[in-house]
Amino acid sequence: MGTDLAVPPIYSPFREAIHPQYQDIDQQTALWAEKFRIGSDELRGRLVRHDIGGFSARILPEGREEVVSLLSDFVLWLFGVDDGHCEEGELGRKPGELSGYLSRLLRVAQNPEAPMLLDDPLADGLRDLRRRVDRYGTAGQAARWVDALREYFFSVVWEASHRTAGTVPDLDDYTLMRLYDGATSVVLPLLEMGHGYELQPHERDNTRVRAAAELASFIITWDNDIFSYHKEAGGKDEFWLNALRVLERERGITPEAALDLAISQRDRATSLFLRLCERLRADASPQLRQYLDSLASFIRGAQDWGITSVRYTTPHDPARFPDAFRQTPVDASPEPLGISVVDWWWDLIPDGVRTADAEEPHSGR
Ligand code: 3E9
Ligand code: MG
Ligand code: MG
Ligand code: MG
Ligand code: MG
Ligand code: MG
Repeated sequence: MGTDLAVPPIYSPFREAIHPQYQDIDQQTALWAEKFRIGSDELRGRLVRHDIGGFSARILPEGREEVVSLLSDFVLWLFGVDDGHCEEGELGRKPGELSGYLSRLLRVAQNPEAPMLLDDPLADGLRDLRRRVDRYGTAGQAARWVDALREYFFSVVWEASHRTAGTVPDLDDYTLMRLYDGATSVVLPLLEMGHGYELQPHERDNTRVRAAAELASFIITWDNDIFSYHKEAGGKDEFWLNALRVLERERGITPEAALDLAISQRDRATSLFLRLCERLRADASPQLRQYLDSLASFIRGAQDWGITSVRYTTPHDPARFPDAFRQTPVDASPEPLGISVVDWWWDLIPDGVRTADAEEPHSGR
C-alpha cells in the first residue's frame, strides 16, 4: 500500500490548457502501443489507461496535432523503457547490460536503417518515432533529440548502479541525475517541432535559456516526486529514488517534513523560473517566446496530469491529492537552494532584481 502522506495544493501560476484533440490523440497512442507491442501485455494494458495522450495535449495545447500525437507515442515509449526495463525489469539491476542495450537503441534512433534489434518491439517503435521526428523536425532537431536520449539513457544507467548497490544518492547527485532521468530534456526538441520553428543555437544554448529549461526539468521532476511518492513508496520494489526519500535520508527528517522541504524547493525554483522568463522575454525572438511559453505549458501539463492520472491517483489505494493549485508560493525566498549543481541558476538574476547592468553572464557559459 502507498503512504498516507497528504499533498496540499502546490503553487502554480501557469495557465491550464489542453489541445482540443486530446481524446483522439490518447486513443491513437493506445493503437500505436498495440501495433508496436510496446512493453509486456500487462505493462501496456496499464500504460494505455494513464491518459498519456491528455498529458501530451497539455504540454502542447496549441501545437500541431501530428506532433502532439508523436509526443504522446514517445512518452508511452519512454515508460516502456523506464517502467519496463529500468524500474520493473531485470536490466534495471544490471547497469552494464542496460548500457549495452540502450547504446544499441541509441544507434537505432540515430540510424533507423541499421539492421539491429530486429525482433525488439521498443526498437521497432523507436524506428517509427525517428521517421516522424524527421518528418516534423529539422536535421538539427533530430540530432538534438538523439543527444537528449543519450543523456536520459546515461542517467538511468547511473540510477541502475544505485539500484544494484541499494544506495540512495546524496541531494547534489540526485538533483543532477534527476535533470535527466525524468526524461524531460528529450521532450524539448518536440516543443519546437510542435510549433514548426527551430531556435537558433545561440538562443537555445544561451546560459539563461538553458537555465530556464533546466528549471522546468527541476520543477517537473520535483512535482513528479511529490505526486508519485504514494505510488513509488507503495510499489513492490524496495528500491526507489525520489526527492522526498533523498531528503528524508540526508536530513534525517520525516516524510511529512521532506514533503514540506521539497515543496519549498520547487516553489523557489518556480519563482526563479518566472523571473528568468520575464527577463528573457524582454528581448526574445517570437520563437524564443513560444519556447518559454511551451516550457510553462510543460510544467503546468505535468501538474494537471500528475494529480489526475490513475498512474498516480491509484484508485485501488487512493493517493491524497489536492484538486487545485495555489496562486502564491509557500516559500517566496529569492535565495538559492544550497544544492551546488544548480545554485548558479540564482546567480543569473541577482536578488531577483531586474537590472541590465554589469551582471550579464558571459553569453557562452
Ligand atoms: C519519469 O520519472 C520517467 C519518464 C521516463 C517518464 C516519461 C515522461 C516524460 C518524458 C515527461 C516528463 C514527465 C514526468 C517526469 C512526469 P519517474 O519518477 O520514473 O516517473 P513515474 O511516472 O514512474 O513517477
Ligand atoms: Mg487511454
Ligand atoms: Mg524512472
Ligand atoms: Mg517511474
Ligand atoms: Mg516518479
Ligand atoms: Mg522512480
